[in-house]
Amino acid sequence: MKIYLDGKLVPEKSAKISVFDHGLLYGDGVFEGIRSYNGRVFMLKEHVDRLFRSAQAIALKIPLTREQVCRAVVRTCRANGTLNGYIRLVVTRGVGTLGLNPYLCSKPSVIIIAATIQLYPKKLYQDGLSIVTVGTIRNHTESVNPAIKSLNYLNNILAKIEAINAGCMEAVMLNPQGFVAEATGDNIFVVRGDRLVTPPPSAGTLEGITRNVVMDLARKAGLRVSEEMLTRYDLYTADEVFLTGTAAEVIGVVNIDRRTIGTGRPGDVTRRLAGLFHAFAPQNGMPI
Ligand code: PXG
Repeated sequence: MKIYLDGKLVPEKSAKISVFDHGLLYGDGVFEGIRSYNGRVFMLKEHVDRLFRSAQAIALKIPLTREQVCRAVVRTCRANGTLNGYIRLVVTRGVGTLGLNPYLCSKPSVIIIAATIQLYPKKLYQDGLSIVTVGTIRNHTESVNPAIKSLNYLNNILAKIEAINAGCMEAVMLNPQGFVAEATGDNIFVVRGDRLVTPPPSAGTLEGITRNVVMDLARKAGLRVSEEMLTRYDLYTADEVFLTGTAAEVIGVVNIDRRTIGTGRPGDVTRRLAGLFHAFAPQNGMPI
């Protein structure tokens, strides 16, 4: 595998960064996870725009333009034949001193890995996921704002550990006010009749690219879509619940905190939206 590292495609074995990189020392940096389908990089512009917003929010200057980042992603996919794969785009603060000061880091590093992805088992898409709400709350919006896709995912990792220890693969995180925020790496939706509801970004939710695509597809399919604060009550009493994300795509949730949701099977709306997503994704994206 060839890795893009600061402008060069280098063999995997020599793709190394310094132990003084603040990405490693402090989780100081930003990233994106992107899919390619059918020889196209899905929603590349939207991912790169979000990367730049994340970087801007942490006062990190990406040493490339948006167009150059897009071209670098496509070039890395081409070099690796990543026609249906998973791309990790990372910008670290770069090499600095042993101290927090980011202004002492002279040059951010840009890393692009074009690989494949480990999906949830197929059976889970048919049968639905069981998830739990956990004690670890989503970051306060005046802490590391959840809109920032930063390299510091420890909060989400703590939530994931709680979920796994409870025998589940995913966790629902609440925000400091007790409203539903999102899962550790996915957005959450509830279905009530012909209405789709998902928390707004102000709830402490990453504005997921998959989330936005699914909201558009749902509106076009005649469903009503809104962003509202949700409580656990809204999850427990929903007709359907599903998660969206680059890795998971669209996956039904059939059990939350050991309570059955809806019929206990992924519902009609969830399955319809998953179908629309799978038809849309391979047709849309930047050609490799
Ligand atoms: N919330 C959080 C906290 C995320 O990290 C999403 C929602 C969904 O956003 P997108 O834009 O992907 O629809 C994410 C994205 C992984 C993995 O390996 C996780 C994400 C993306 C890619 C891979 O678990 N999280």
